[in-house]
Amino acid sequence: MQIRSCVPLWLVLLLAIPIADCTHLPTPLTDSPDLPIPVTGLSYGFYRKSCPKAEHTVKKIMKFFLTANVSQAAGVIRLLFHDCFVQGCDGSILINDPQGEQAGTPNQTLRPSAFAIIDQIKAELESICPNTVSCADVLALAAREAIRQAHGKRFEIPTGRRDSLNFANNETVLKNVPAPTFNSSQLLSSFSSKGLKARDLVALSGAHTVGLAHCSSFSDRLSPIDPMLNAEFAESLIQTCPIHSSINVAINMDMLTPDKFDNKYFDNLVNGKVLFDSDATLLSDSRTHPIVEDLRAKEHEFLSHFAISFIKMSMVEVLTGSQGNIRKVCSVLNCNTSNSASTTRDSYVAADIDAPSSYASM
Ligand code: HEM
Ligand SMILES: *[C@@H]1O[C@H](CO)[C@@H](O)[C@H](O)[C@H]1NC(C)=O
Ligand SMILES: *[C@@H]1O[C@H](CO)[C@@H](O)[C@H](O)[C@H]1NC(C)=O
Ligand SMILES: *[C@@H]1O[C@H](CO)[C@@H](O)[C@H](O)[C@H]1NC(C)=O
Ligand SMILES: *[C@@H]1O[C@H](CO)[C@@H](O)[C@H](O)[C@H]1NC(C)=O
Ligand SMILES: CC(=O)N[C@H]1CO[C@H](CO)[C@@H](O)[C@@H]1O
Repeated sequence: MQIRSCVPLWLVLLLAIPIADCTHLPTPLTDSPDLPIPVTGLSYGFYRKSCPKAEHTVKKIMKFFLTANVSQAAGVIRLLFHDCFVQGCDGSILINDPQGEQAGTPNQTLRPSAFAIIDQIKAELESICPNTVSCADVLALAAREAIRQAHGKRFEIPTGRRDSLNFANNETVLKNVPAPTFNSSQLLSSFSSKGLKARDLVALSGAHTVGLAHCSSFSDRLSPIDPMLNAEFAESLIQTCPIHSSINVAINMDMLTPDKFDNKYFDNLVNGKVLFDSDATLLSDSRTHPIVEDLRAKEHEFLSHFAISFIKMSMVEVLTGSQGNIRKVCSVLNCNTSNSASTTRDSYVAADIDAPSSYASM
């Protein structure tokens, strides 16, 4: 393996200790036989030669934002799900266009700050490796980092995705992103249409161990009160989300450990303390119930299964090789970058993030 020249070799040998911030060397891959085999065109460490600092840069910038507020992890994780389920993991969700995927109903609760974080990472990557790292990969890597930095598991993901030249319309979005009112059969068939199985559905639903949900996403369960809801929990939800109120507040999905990527979601599930029909239904279907119990019993089982299912999801209908392109700015198609030279996402300069002008000190 080649040693980069940020420190003289003799010094490395003399000290014989790893020097943390020169480790832009790709980390050794965990060649675990359990990790899914990449689809054709993707590979673990795709940027090892073309942009050796790519993964480190994503990690560094995610760390910057998540140190400021770890709650941001959830927004980024959900973005990947919405990208992958609508015409594949091709970065199409990131395009900021009034006709774009962000305008589709399920996307109206995607966090503006999550888009801003992806744009920031991409801008930094363009400055170190122009035209090299796709937005689709930036998003997948950022979501992987979000999980890890929210105390989830560290795992490698394949890279080499290419960016879409277009985006889907709102009807396609509605057809492809499962609704929180879905029953288990609808969920299984939605996931199956993306090549994902019951185990993937259950493990990936465990992402609802972090993040927020708005009253509008579960108010159908409050009047009449869904018998699957724990009675006390239902009362507290009604307090927070008064029926017929126009106030649409957001609450933590996991009240126990709101920002921690653990398996508490499954405790909440068996205790009637999950927010959506699509969560509760996993308990009542014999195809998913045993998996719920399995992932609830052992946290490390959940984290490993989550990693595998996450990798599978991140490879759904990807563009590779000479398909698509490498977008210059994630929120704008390349054919449009010149006519919108200042591509700052004014509407996305969200109050809850503090965008740095430089990461030099990191
Ligand atoms: C199984 C089908 C799924 C349904 C029906 C569903 C639905 C939802 C809904 C309605 C919200 C709340 C939006 C709001 O009210 O603000 C939400 C939040 C979230 N979902 Fe899912 N989801 C599903 C699967 C997934 C998957 C596969 C992932 C990722 C692996 C995921 C990650 C998240 C995260 C992290 C949040 C919190 C977002 C935030 O705090 O900004 N979900 N989901
Ligand atoms: C972190 O972000 C969440 C959601 O945007 C917000 O409710 C919370 O107040 C923020 N926490 C801090 C410490 O800024
Ligand atoms: C691209 O440019 C066209 C024509 O100027 C405009 O109609 C469209 O909204 C732009 N799309 C994006 C994604 O910027
Ligand atoms: C989709 O967008 C079109 C045009 O903006 C709009 O007329 C239509 O009502 C939208 N459909 C849905 C299902 O939101
Ligand atoms: C799930 O919902 C679909 C569509 O509404 C319905 O046809 C089906 O019977 C439901 N399945 C179950 C098990 O409730
Ligand atoms: C994050 C994002 O783009 N949200 C958009 C969702 O759709 C609504 C209505 O179409 C827009 O106003 C939001 O900006």
